[in-house]
Amino acid sequence: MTAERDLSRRRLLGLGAAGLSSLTLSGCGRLDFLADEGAARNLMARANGLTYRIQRALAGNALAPEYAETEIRQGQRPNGSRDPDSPAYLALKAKGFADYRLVVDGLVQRPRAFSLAELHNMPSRTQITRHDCVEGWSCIAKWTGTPLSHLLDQVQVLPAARFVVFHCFDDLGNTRSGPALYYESCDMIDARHPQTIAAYGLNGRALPVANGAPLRIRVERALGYKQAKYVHRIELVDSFARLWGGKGGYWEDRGYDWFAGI
Ligand SMILES: Nc1nc2c(c(=O)[nH]1)N[C@H]1C(S)=C(S)[C@@H](COP(=O)(O)O)O[C@H]1N2
Ligand SMILES: [Mo]
Repeated sequence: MTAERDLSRRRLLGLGAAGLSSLTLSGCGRLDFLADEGAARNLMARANGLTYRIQRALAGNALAPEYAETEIRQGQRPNGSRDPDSPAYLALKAKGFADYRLVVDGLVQRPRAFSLAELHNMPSRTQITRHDCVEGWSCIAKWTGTPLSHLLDQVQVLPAARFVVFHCFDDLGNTRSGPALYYESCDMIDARHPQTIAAYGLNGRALPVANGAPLRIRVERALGYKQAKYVHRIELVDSFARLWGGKGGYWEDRGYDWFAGI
């Protein structure tokens, strides 16, 4: 039954995405030039809206597959930013992230800032999942962290909130184009999904810098670029309009699908 449902879902997605395949981007390198390609972006935006509605209708609240310890074959391959050099990040790293705070604010009743020790003392979840990067590689790894739903309960989300935005430390801009801080986002369904965690542990150890220390998001039903690393602020919003390119993520602003479901 599940396999059958999965197959028809993939078929539908295949149809929805067919027009896109020739535009599919190769990966996680820096493709700043794409920001100018208005026509391609509009085409993708229309197809993305369709994909989102189909996926939300068919995927419901299903869990991403989880794996056994024996299926962890290698360390999580670092990709994208691996060693952020922003002054704020370097200062925190120099002190072993003792002064790190995760800010949770925006459309919430009670904005909060959590230390790593506080996060460690909250309920935790550990899951072994597969990370799929659009560059065409996958890694199975064990992630430990605080369920995002728990963090949201601490701040009391206001009814107007529609999306959760993850703000990161790393700047992928250059001096000519100005700053371009990595950011990502998800809807409230993924935010409240049981496998969505703010992860501080990887394969039984503290999350390494290369994989997003001290805190990164795992939103397990989505592609690699949705898994924001180096997160310092979680903001509840009702729209992306105010943020950078307005498309809800660093790669989305450069043409990638926002939902990015797998
Ligand atoms: N802050 C930040 N998060 C990021 C990225 C990045 O460059 N910066 N790259 C993304 C991409 S494309 C992938 S595949 C994964 C890689 O995570 P990993 O380094 O733990 O494998 O992180 C995602 N999250
Ligand atoms: Mo990726």
